[in-house]
Amino acid sequence: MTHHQVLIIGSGFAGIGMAIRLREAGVEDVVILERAASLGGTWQANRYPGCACDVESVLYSFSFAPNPGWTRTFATQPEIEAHLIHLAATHRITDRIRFGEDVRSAHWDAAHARWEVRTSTATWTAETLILATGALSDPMRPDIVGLESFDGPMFHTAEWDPTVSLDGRRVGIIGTGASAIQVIPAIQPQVAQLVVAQRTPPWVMPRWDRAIPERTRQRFARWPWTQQLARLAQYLRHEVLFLPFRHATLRRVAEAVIGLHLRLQVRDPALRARLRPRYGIGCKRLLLSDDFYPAMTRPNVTLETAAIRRILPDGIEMADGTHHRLDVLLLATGFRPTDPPLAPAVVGAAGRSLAEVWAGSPRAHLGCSVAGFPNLFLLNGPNTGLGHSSVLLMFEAQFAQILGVLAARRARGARSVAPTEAAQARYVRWLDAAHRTTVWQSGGCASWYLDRTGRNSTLWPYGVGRYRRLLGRVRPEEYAFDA
Ligand code: N01
Repeated sequence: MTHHQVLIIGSGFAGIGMAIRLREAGVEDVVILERAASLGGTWQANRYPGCACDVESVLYSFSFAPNPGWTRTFATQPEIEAHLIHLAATHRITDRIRFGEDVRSAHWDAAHARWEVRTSTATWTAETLILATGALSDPMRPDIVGLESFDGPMFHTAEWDPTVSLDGRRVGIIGTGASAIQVIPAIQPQVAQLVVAQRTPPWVMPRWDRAIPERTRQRFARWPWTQQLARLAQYLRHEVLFLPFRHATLRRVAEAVIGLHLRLQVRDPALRARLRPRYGIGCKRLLLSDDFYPAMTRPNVTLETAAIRRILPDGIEMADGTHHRLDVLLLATGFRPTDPPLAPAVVGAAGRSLAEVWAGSPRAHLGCSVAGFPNLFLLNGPNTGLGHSSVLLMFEAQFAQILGVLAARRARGARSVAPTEAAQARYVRWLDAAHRTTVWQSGGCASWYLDRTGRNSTLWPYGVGRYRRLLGRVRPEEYAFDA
């Protein structure tokens, strides 16, 4: 059994960033447990063709670790993964990561005021446990009749099999979310036929992705303030983009403007009608693409809007009886963010797990700690997701709050800290009230933002600035020390 001051689970942006911040604050004894064989979290797992970030690189990086070398306005997966590997190496984090450590359980040991964490290979203890396991880490396979009977290669976008060639094959893809609209244009030119099974059409706005010229990169490296200025401009643009999510009139304006993108890129009125969303913009994640609609107009692409009746060994059968023969089936069916996979395994002071306490609707004080779970912190926790900007900005606010709470614990000579029930309940009431007037609640769609109780337990209901201001200060009265 090895003991550490802080254990972090997960080596994506959240875990690496937290480790950097902790070490800068003088907490040296930090270890990251990672189930995969290399770091990067979602950017290590998702390797499908076309995989890229849909937030501009200049904003999708930490303020304390800018990267003047981004080659495109929207970085691709390999470039982001390489950036993270470089970040971990230059901040001496890589040697703090233990790979192949799949966490099976974590129990609060009140007698010793520490967490006991069991992984696939060992038992670890730590004063403080930080979950940086991501909201979108475990792929969701759809519950479709006959799915497992498919005879050919079939895989989820987050588990892409690079050994399967798609050249000249008949390929089916289920889903038209953020992952699908990146895969579709990337593979369309190489496949013989592509059948796209769409259940709900997404809102898609232009991305205007372009290469960043060498001279701009040199300028960013030489005068970092110029990159900070570009970052500030993007930050403000995204804060404006958020406004239609709360205000119905602005939403109608946004729908008219963004609807033009579909009109300009798809000339065939019948196809256009089938691609047009019928719910308020932003209710499901607003997507960005320059090449999804053009790909959908190509002769080798068939858009299927009938429901899927079943999967057969040789293809897919739609509710109207149409049968598409397929060689390969791709599942772009997303994740389960409202059922965090580790929740049943993390057991707090009262002997109950996070899953039991949450009962299908995750709640956390400020999104980063939970009453009854001493010395436990969450990154990218409940209600910290965004539909409009860079989640890394949210992580930075969480790092600040967590470091502040740890400093307050130390200053009091306390062994443990957790938010009080009252503070957490007050915060959650305020969140729920704030959500009532958002498009996610009233936009007329079914989305993974809402959990099975109908609560929005994934998204932050305001602009990023408000969250950063809220978490920028620790209010000790909201926490119980020696909880
Ligand atoms: O998953 P999704 P995703 N039968 O849940 C459909 C992030 N991300 O992997 O809309 C038929 O959005 C489902 O249909 P419907 C980003 O936060 C970021 O694409 O539920 N269809 C939908 O079309 C994103 O939001 C980037 O009716 C079924 C699709 O599958 C999140 O990841 C890139 C079905 C799932 O879409 C998830 O995106 C990629 C069924 N049984 C992803 N079940 C960046 O660029 C599901 N569907 C940063």
